[in-house]
Amino acid sequence: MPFDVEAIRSQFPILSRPLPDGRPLIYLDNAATAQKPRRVIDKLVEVLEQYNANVHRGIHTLGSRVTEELENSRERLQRFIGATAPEEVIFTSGTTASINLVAQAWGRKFIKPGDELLLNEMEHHANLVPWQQLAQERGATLKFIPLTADGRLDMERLDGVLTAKTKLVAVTAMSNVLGTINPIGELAERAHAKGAVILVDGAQIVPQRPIDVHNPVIDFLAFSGHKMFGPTGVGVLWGRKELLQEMDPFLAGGNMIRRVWKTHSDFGDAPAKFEAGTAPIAEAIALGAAVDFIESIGWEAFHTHEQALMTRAWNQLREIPGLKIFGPGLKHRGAILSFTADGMHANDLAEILDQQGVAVRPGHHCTMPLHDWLQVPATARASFTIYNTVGEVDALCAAVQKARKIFRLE
Ligand code: 7TS
Repeated sequence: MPFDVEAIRSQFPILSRPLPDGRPLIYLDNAATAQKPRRVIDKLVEVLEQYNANVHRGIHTLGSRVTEELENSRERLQRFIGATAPEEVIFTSGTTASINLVAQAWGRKFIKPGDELLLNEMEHHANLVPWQQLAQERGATLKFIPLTADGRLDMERLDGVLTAKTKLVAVTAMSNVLGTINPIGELAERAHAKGAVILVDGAQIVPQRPIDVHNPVIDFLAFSGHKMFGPTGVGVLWGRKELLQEMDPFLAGGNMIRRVWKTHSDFGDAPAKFEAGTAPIAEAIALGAAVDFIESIGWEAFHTHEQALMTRAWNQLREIPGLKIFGPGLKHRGAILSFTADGMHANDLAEILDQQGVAVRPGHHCTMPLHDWLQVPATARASFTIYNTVGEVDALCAAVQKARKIFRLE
């Protein structure tokens, strides 16, 4: 059956709501957060209206139902990422919390003075600042994989920075600015050959490409619910069972213990050990519905549609004088395009696009070191997903042309 974008769009209530000034919404800020399909919204409402209760605490009817739903969602996420067991799937508040959890619970225990942590300049601050703090505290050193001129990891220079001292490689599977898709398989293999652990920031890749945590074999995967059509306030840390077992808890309190005495405690096993306090219950359950949404479409449709949108945007934007697209060619990237236009600040450009109903994000996108490397203070970023249309791509390009006219650049 041919792909029907209108059928997809009709599942997203927000997409048929005009903006306050009556213009249709052209939402191209999907890398910041994705819109939510009806089934995710309905699931949130279902939980709150029909069986809201705390999980894992009561044996009353609602408590049992909500616990069952939460654990079902965990199992769906487990299958979605190819994990071996649901216990390896920890609900967090998002990618940032997942990475901080690893830095605190794994890093503080296992990183010693003189150890090296291997990063790179395209990382989101969420996969950079926690490691800076850990390195400062533990006396470890940060190393950076050099980038190629077109914004990919320079794998030919990896041996210069990946050494016997490297204990962790923390890398995004897809850049939130350049769109670069990184060679996680090769990185994981080479990291493991040196005895290092690899953490993959999956925030951007998870809504774009299928993930299997055993192919290639990685150690930690962090991602956010809200970028994969799920609610805000919930995300996942997946970790290999052996690693999770060795780690001490990060947050302490209710739910994560086996037995508490007055002066000390025994902790439970993962995932409870890392889920202290009340979980974002309705959100975590609705994240299972987001997985269902993605699976109902299938990855092939995602891929084909996004490639078609990207090719069209790429070809049109590249024709615009003074417009510069950052990052590698289409072969090496997902559906993100960041650009600058000569004579206009990215903020002004985004504002003029917004006046035409086109939502893009300007700024440094929480990647200041990357913008230092690009030698621009800010970029404008358009990011596409399954519900965007060819017409919206054309509207983006026409809006950029109009901005140039307003700035008298043509
Ligand atoms: N890692 C990457 C690669 C990201 O793109 C983001 C969010 C995060 C981590 C943090 O995710 P959070 O859900 O914990 O906030 N990126 C963006 C963005 O590009 N624009 O807004 C948020």
